Amino acid sequence: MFNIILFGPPGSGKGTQSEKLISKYGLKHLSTGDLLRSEISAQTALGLEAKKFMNKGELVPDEVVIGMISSALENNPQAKGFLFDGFPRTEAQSKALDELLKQKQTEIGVVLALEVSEEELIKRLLNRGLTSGRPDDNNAEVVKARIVEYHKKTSAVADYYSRFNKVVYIRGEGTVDEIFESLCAEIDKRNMINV
Ligand code: B4P
Repeated sequence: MFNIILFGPPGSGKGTQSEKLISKYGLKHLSTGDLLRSEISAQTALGLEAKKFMNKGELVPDEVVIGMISSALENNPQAKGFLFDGFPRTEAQSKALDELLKQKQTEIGVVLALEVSEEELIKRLLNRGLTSGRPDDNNAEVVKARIVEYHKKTSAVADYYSRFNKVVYIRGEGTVDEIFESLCAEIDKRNMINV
C-alpha cells in the first residue's frame, strides 16, 4: 500500500492534481473538502455544523474531520493506497492519521507540498468563485481568512512530516500538466505504485 498526502495552501491545485493522480495510479481519493461539501448538500447535522466554519474561511473542528476520515478508511478495505487531499490540516489531524494508518499496518509514503505565491492563490480562488457557487470562494475577505488559517494551523503539518523526512516541495505554478509531471516524477522515483 502506498499513501500520499497532497499538501498546500487553499487554491494551490490539490483538488485539480488529485483528479489526475487518482486516475493514473488507481489510488482512493479522500478529500475532506469534498466530503464536507457533500454533507452540506445532504443537509446532515454534520454538514450544517461544518458550514458555519467553512463559510467564514475557518477550519472545521478536528474531531469532525478525523471521524470522517476514520470511516472512509474503514469503508475502503480493498484500496491499494490512499491519496489524502486537504487532510491533514493540523498537527492533531496528522497524528490521528498516522495512528489510523498504523492500525492498518501502513503509513504515509510521501507528502507532496505544492508551493504557490499568495497573490496567485487569491487570484485562482476568486476566479473559481465566479463559477463554482462555493460561498468560501466568492468573497475576498473569506479567501484571505482561509490563507491566514493556513499559516496559523496548517503549515505545521509540513513541519510535522519534515521530522520524518517525508516532505517534498513542488512548484505549484505553471500549467496543470507541468505540475502533474513533477508530482508523478516524485512518486515514480519511489517506485512504490504498480500502475
Ligand atoms: P478544500 O476543499 O480542501 O479547498 P481548497 O483548499 O480551496 O482546494 P484546492 O487547493 O483543492 O483547490 P484547487 O487548487 O484545486 O477546503 C475547503 C474548506 O473545507 C476549508 O477552508 C475548511 O473550512 C474545510 N476543510 C477541508 N478539509 C479540512 C480539514 N482537514 N480540517 C478542517 N477543515 C477542513 O483549485 C483552485 C483553483 O485553482 C481552481 O479553480 C483551479 O482550476 C485553479 N488551478 C489549479 N491549478 C492551477 C494552475 N496550475 N494554474 C492556474 N489555475 C489553477
